Amino acid sequence: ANFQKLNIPKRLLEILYKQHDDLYIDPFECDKLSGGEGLVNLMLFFFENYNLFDVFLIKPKVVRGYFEEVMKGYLDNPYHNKVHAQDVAQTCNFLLSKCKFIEIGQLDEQDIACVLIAGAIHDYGHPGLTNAFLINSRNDLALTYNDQSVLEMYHPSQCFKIAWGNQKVNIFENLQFHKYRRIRESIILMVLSTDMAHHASELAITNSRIAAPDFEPNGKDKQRLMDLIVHSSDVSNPTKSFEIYKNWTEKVLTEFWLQGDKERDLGLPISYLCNRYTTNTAEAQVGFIDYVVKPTFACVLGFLPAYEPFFQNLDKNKAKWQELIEYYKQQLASIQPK
Ligand code: 8BR
Ligand code: ZN
Ligand code: ZN
Repeated sequence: ANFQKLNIPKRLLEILYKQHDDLYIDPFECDKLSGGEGLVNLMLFFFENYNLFDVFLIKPKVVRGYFEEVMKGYLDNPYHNKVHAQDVAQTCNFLLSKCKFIEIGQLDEQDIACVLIAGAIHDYGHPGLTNAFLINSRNDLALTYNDQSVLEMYHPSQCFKIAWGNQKVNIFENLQFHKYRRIRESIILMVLSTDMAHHASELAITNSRIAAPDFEPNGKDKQRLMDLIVHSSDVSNPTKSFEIYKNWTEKVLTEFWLQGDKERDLGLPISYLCNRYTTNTAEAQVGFIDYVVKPTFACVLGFLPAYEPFFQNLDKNKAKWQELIEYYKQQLASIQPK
């Protein structure tokens, strides 16, 4: 591989050489070291690393142009921004390579490309408001997508339009018809799987598939496992170092509380976790770990044994939040509801 020709800022490239498959790479640092272009440079690194320029029969210039456009479409939300996208793409790569999903699922270069692209685009154009808010406020996106996985339909739709709307950045242009159809389908399925509304039902099916005698991680069950890689990466904050995890938590709750303020003003029901006067940050995270993240990564562990050492982080981080519950209770008591 020749990473030099990609024009990745030198200090970021040094980090990516050493840490591109590391769970503890700091996405905020990567973004800073590349002048706010972390997502673009990370994707260029992956394209070279996995030989994806040859799979797509395109030049680095087109890939750079495409992900520049994708990156620009991420709004400056507290949480759902380009650094979250970069974080999810990078965590997908960690599960693919360090946890050996590439080998277990016998992923070819095309599958790898689909997972990493899905991670990069999965929250494109996110307005910092949830599906429930968009539906309740009769937002145009909810009307367009008939209240069904509104955002998860919107993100990939826009990202395919970026490619086909400008030949200069169309990474799909040189793919054969059938190859393009398969890549498109796979990416869309992965992004749709990040809708939390499908979390419980899909996880139950995936668990039963993994336990089934005819389970085929490299055959008919592969797409389902690829979906799980992207969905689990999306909720992977609690598996990281507590410092980085806490940072993300403050961001996600800041975004939720801004939505809650809007709901209050509009007279809409205030969504779960969105009331800044009643939501205990630490308690919410204990619940998130127990009911969402642990079951998700227990499923991941079911087919990626190499994930085991990282699974321990969930209990360590949960214990830290438990110690903080009282502190957050006092914080809540000290702020006056309007
Ligand atoms: P999205 O990134 O697609 O929105 O999915 C992640 C969802 O998990 C968030 O929208 C939120 O509902 C929930 N969540 C909670 Br609760 N705590 C979180 C945290 N610390 N980090 C990420 N997501 C969190
Ligand atoms: Zn999302
Ligand atoms: Zn996300």
